[in-house]
Amino acid sequence: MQFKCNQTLPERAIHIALKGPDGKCQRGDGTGCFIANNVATTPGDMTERGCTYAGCRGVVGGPVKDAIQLTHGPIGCAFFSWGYRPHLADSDFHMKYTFVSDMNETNIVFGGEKKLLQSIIEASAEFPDAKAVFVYNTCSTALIGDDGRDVAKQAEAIIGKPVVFFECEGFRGVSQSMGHHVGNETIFRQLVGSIEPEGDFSRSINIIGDYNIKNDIRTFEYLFEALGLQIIARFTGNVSVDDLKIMHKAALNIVHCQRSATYIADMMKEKYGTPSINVTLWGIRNMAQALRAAAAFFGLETRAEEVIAHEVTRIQPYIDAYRQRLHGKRVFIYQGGPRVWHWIELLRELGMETETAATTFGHTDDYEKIFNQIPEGALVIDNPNVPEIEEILNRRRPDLFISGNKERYLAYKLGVPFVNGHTYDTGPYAGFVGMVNFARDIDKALHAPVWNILHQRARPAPATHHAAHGF
Ligand code: CFN
Repeated sequence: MQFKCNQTLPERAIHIALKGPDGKCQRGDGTGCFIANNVATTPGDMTERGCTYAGCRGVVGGPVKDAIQLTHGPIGCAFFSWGYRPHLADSDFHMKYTFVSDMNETNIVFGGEKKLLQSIIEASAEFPDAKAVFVYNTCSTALIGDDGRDVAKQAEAIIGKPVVFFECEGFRGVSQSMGHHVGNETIFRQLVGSIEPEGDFSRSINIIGDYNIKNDIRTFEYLFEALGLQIIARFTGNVSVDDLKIMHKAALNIVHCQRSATYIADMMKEKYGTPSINVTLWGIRNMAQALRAAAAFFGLETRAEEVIAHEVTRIQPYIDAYRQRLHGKRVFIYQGGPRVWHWIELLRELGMETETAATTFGHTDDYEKIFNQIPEGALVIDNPNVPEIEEILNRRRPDLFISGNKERYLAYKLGVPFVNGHTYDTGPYAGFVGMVNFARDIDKALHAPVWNILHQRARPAPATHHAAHGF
């Protein structure tokens, strides 16, 4: 069988797949092979992907709360990476300020190393409380061959604090995913293990791959603490430079986002022998499972059951009420990567089924986890562009679209209820209590009075669920 979006390039067929009746993957070009992913975007395809700099500056490095976040490049690279992602902390220095070497045409011709050195010295003098300077390379400064690593070394000797240089020039790799990798490796190499603190760390953990989007940590950190565990570092939501330096002391790494941060857990395993467990901190079953797995490692199983029972009792009445209102709804989830598979179970707990799934930069392991969980007949699409998303919304008519702000108004224009899964409409959405917020936002989106008005107007009746599988 061949199926594809009509409004797209023929090369895109290998990025589209259905879960066939036998549970196997059927690809859009009819070969039956697995969905193509993590490869260069087809020329001519207006991708929504970000660049390597975005993944490094925006996702991994940017949340570090007491580092000067300095872009070595043109001002636009700094401006457009500033403040779009609510990776909050208990202070707001990292959200409030962004720094840039402000490369202009003359600097591009004659080189920007001096200007970079000057920028680091100036920024550090202006903000003496900052604990480090994070310098992010961009396309322009990489192309002209500025030696940022060397400048960082010189600057470090002058200012007397770490200057961490990220080789995250935008053109490396095929998406922001490469930027995550660069961010992990650089922080590991330059900061982790640079202090050897005294103390008992036998019951300590790091939370790896949470970025404290809209205060997600408030929904789960107290649960790990209730088990009696001490959190040393978060990678990288609400984290300080000093926390990163001692994160190698943790007895266990708890890895939540398994796309952007597994790298550092693996490097810690190799160098320090730190064990790690993969968890999902969204949804009732997953959150309980995460606590059980952490507790099992430390022999705290009984305590874990008490904590879980207490929390679930608290939220269950709300979940039951929302479930009645959300039951049977068909969802299209499009996120950067792992959130898609993290949420399939959560949506089922609310009575909903994921019938279309897409990621911007997911890898094979993400798609495998998606395929294992979605029902037969579900559609999966890698790195979709706007015409494809529009076609999916029109032809498959999901009851709900969970996506990001880039797609919000497209969804509204096409009359599809929308929830923002990247930066959250309200949030936080993680943990047990966050799930109630998520359910409330979904309920609000689905039952907004505006749909009654729209549905009364002449609009082509949505095709039935099965007939809508036109792909
Ligand atoms: S917070 Fe994370 S959970 S870090 Fe990553 S892969 Fe992005 S910013 Mo948007 S919401 Fe998204 Fe994931 Fe990990 Fe966020 S699915 S695209 S790069 N992501």
